[in-house]
Amino acid sequence: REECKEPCKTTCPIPVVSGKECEDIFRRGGKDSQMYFIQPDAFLPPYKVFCDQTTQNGGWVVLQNRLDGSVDFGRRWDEYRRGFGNTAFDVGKGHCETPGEHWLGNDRMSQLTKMGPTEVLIEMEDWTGAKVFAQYRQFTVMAETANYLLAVNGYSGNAGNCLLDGSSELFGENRTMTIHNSMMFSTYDRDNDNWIPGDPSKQCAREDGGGWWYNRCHSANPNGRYYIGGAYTRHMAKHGTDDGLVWMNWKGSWYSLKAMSMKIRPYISPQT
Ligand SMILES: [Ca+2]
Repeated sequence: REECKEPCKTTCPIPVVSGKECEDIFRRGGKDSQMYFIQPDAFLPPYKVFCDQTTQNGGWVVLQNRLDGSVDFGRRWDEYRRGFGNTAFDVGKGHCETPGEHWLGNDRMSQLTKMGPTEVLIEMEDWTGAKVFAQYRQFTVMAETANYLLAVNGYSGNAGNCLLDGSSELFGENRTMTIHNSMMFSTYDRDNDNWIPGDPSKQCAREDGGGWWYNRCHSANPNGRYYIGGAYTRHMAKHGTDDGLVWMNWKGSWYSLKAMSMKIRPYISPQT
């Protein structure tokens, strides 16, 4: 796995079945979770994504995946725009069925979420193997001209509603400044956060390790620094801040999760 340097060339075969996104692929018979080509826009070339065709009846495009700390997420605006990391690996089964650590890219996320109503599933796992999730039945990433502003709504799950409500440990302004909904995307070289705008020394993305929809600064930090084992301290953190893979409403600020992923699919409202 360590030998797969960027640009990572995966040699395993990709199924012939393709589609606009993973739900479309599922309908066309692509029912195994693995890497596929999708072409959401007929005027743009197809590209590789990992489709989760198993969880909740499948149809998910993986946007983000963390599982072992093998990929650095402390990256520039341009890298978050076009995506980075390893979409998938072949671990001996002859196809790319094991997702790697990656970020799909903000332009692609924006393009996919503007095709129609989109839901997002955020799954996470701690170092004992316990798993929880947060799901939002509305998820939109605006265009780069709007700095990839995030809009989510309609929470369900058992991880806690960090993106809309902020940290449940905090109150008043301390809580509202950890809400991620309606925030623009920030990276260490592009500060769009709410922490003293205009002051280049106050950058959430630099302190907290990755690009994200930082406010001032976060209750969720899926693109943060990877810590082995879970509990970490401000002495271990590069800037003394909670820069791990954090989902405060499940494990608090000083526990870094073992695995996190974000997946989207078209939202179809339940038949009534
Ligand atoms: Ca700032």
